[in-house]
Amino acid sequence: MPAFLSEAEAEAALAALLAEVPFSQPSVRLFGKLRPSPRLACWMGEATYRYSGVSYAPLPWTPTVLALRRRIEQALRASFNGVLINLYRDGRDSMGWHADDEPELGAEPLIASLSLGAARIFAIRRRPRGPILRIPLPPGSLLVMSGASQRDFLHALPPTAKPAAARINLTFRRILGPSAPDRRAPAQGAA
Ligand SMILES: O=C(O)CCC(=O)C(=O)O
Ligand SMILES: [Mn+2]
Repeated sequence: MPAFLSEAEAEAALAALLAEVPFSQPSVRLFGKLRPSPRLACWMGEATYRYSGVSYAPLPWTPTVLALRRRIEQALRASFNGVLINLYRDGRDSMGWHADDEPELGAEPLIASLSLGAARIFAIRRRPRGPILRIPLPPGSLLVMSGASQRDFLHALPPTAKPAAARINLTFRRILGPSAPDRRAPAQGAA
């Protein structure tokens, strides 16, 4: 949905989130080594989340994030209990090829991805190495991944040499409870 939020709403949300969200620079595990990730992030919601070999305790919902969550939940008739918020400070910040396929998301997760700030290219390809589809994500756009998206495809947010202002992306997710059959043992700090 290229214009899920109006231009004015997207601008207001970006300004509010920059003031409200305590971003930090998480570490990512690459070839067994922890390195600072090429972006800032914040995990918010009701459950601990574990990705790239590191556990993140959730911060409580802030007003703007909660309002965005409710609006997306109504539009999609879905419910989310966590959101990964990424801040790409400029065109050098990025995210490499991956799938959001952590076991605690379940087999076919519904993930709603809201973009604010600078338009950047979102890249998708079939696993393991299909042709790359490049989708520009303008501010206010909502991209929904569901069904086999995480099992059969990888996605990335490549860096760009073009000057790019800050961009915030929020991926709303549902972490499954302990009754889920594929639930891992509770995460305890960085592994
Ligand atoms: O920034 C984006 O559009 C994608 C972010 C993403 O893939 C993620 O947070 O898992
Ligand atoms: Mn992702």
